[in-house]
Amino acid sequence: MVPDEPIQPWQPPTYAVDADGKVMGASPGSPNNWGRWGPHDQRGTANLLTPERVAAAARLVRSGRQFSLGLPIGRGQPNPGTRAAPVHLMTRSMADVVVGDVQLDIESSDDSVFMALQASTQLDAHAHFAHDHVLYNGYWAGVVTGRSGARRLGVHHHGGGIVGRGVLLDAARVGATDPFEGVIDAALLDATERDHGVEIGPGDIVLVRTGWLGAWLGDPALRVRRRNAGLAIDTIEWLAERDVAMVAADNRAVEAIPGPAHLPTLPFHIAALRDLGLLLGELFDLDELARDCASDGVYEFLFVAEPLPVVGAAGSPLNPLALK
Ligand code: UVW
Repeated sequence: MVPDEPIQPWQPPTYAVDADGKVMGASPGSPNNWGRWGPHDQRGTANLLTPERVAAAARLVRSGRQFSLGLPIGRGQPNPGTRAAPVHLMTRSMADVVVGDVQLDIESSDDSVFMALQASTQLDAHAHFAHDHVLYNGYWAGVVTGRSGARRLGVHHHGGGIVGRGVLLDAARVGATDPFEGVIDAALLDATERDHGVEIGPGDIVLVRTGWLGAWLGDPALRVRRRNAGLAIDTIEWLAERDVAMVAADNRAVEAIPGPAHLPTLPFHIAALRDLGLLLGELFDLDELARDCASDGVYEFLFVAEPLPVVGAAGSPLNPLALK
């Protein structure tokens, strides 16, 4: 593991920060998991992915069917995120050797990708979102700097992979929600659980299908629309009660955009990443998996995703797999 960088203790007007970058005396919203895995924990609900749960999840693989939940990266793909689309460049091409433009004694190609780490299917690390200057577990927002990146709570803390029991909740199908305007609340998650015959429990990785990504990719005329269906803020309580390890969706922010006018912008992000330490996955492609789950009636599977361990990053591209 990469050693943490030192933090300068700091005294802003309303609270003090200790030598580990922790805010002293600030209280988070509720529910929250601050301190649950120790005062210096940087992994949040990833702590729920115990070896026992990973082994139990591996036993869910029966048919060997596998589903990639990641969007293709580069080469003209439409970019459904809020960030610039990834750019794929060939930095060496074997064609240049073959036609004699480059003198090399090997015929090989090399390439580069330039992309925002959260431009495609992605994991949001805890360093991605603060509120009132405070991050998950009471870390001060000043630990994420332009020069150093995330000195605490970076995505590299999840470089060992996110593996566990995945459960698809196809709320778009059960609730017949509009892919742009739909708000998926706790009651709809309950109904979806019942419909699928599953029970979400501790350490689960919950994948919520909103229908947004399929609709957005499927019709270029709809791509100007800025709203997306997603989770309502009351689902935070629902997810906390069930003690899930991660929640991901086929939309841009997991939550419905826009959120309620009386709350801060992206309130689900604040309550999930900051207060619960709950990992978020965005722009998951769930349509093929959803078709398979509907046809065999099995909504649980082994979920495997490995973020790039970019030291100090606030997020990472993911190519998640569901194995049934
Ligand atoms: C949005 O872009 C709306 O969310 P995030 O910053 O988590 O990608």
